Amino acid sequence: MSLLIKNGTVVTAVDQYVGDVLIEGERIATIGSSLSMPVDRTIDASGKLVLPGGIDVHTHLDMPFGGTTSADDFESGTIAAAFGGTTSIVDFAIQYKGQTLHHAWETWMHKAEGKAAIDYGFHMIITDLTDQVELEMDALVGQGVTSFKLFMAYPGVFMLDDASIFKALLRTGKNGGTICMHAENGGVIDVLVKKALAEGKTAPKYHALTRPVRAEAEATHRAIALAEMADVPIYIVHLSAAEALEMVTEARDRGLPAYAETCPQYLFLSDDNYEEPGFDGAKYVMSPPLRPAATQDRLWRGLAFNDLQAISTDHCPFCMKEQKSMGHGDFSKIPNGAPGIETRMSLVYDGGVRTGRISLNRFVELTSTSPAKIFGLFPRKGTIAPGSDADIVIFDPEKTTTLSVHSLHMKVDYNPYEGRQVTGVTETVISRGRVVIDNGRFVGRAGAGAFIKRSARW
Ligand code: DUC
Ligand code: ZN
Ligand code: ZN
Ligand code: ZN
Repeated sequence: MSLLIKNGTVVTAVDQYVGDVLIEGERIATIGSSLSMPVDRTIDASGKLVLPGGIDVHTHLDMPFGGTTSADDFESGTIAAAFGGTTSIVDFAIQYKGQTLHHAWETWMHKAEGKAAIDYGFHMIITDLTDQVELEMDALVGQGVTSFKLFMAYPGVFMLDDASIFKALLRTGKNGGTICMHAENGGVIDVLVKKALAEGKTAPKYHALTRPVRAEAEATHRAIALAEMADVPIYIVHLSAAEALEMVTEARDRGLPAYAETCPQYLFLSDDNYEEPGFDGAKYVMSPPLRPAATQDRLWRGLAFNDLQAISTDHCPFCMKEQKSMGHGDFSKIPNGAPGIETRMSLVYDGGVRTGRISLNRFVELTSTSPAKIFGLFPRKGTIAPGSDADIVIFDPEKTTTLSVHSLHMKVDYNPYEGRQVTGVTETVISRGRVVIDNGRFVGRAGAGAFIKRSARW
């Protein structure tokens, strides 16, 4: 199968030019101008942007959590991702206490096999760090699972103590893996949650009020300090608070390899959303929670100045009707998470590029190139270059759409951005040389996505 994309504006993290892209099989073969050769299909991309496929390095598909399971599985979730211009995800496989990492990896490989419509990799969540598990970390890195997520929150379920965190960090110094950190002080949060409930404060907004910004800032600082002592890089996931960003900025200014991602919900929503009537605040119950609106400008500046290196989604959808409703009368029982895998590219283009907060190149860097580099996917993915996988998005920068649960494809009964107009829409998506979204229609296949073996830092 060969495909020629003609006359589009090709954008990478460093370039922008009008040109033609020739795809042969699964790879980009040539880039040039006025290319003409016999091909199976030609796509005219005049007036459109030709972007490297989006890479979302933080998703939770088919994940048991909070007494239920996230509403999108690997089929519905990856199809929704493709609609939104994302061609690779890195999801999270969970090691439960007493289990081996190998068992967790197998379990999540089975969840994805035959279902994923785009390529996928896994970070391994470690909840029980034994000597045996440390050896398994080395083995997993060799098998292409080169990053590990640790939690400083959720005591009793996911949380690791500082000694275990430090050991895991040291291990990645030997095996070339990367530690991703959920940085919130779980002990403090647990005390605040119990206190609030004892005082009869049960509404969704208390989820946010019991997870203060300082709990995130303290854990972010501690995570970076532990990584500094272990002399390894660290990646902070879903950074939401300006106070946590300050910790990352301070570390980077000292030359430390501290990296962080933020997510669209922290750029476009705020703690005002918890004041929505009735139980609607539950739509926004996620961890970390939404922050004061003034945070948004600080995060955009962090993105522009490279104190934040990636925008991922933390897509973790739960339906209001059967799932979020479990927390009626007790906010701590509302499953944490919100949908976002499909809306990332349009939101960030509209709210970032069109407003001048970030350049078009920086948009590509934050949504594709930089996560690809940090997580061992580059240069196979994350750019448009000869030899790279043909993961390409043809994006209409002038088309406007209204985000709504009625037109989006995530399997969840609400959308946090309901009614928001965005300009900049994914039109056609190519995943390893196959057209999967054709002018806004899904033409791919569940199961066509492949496990991506990622590289270690060396
Ligand atoms: N936060 C969420 O909101 N959902 C899943 C896990 C997490 O850390
Ligand atoms: Zn198996
Ligand atoms: Zn997390
Ligand atoms: Zn998450």
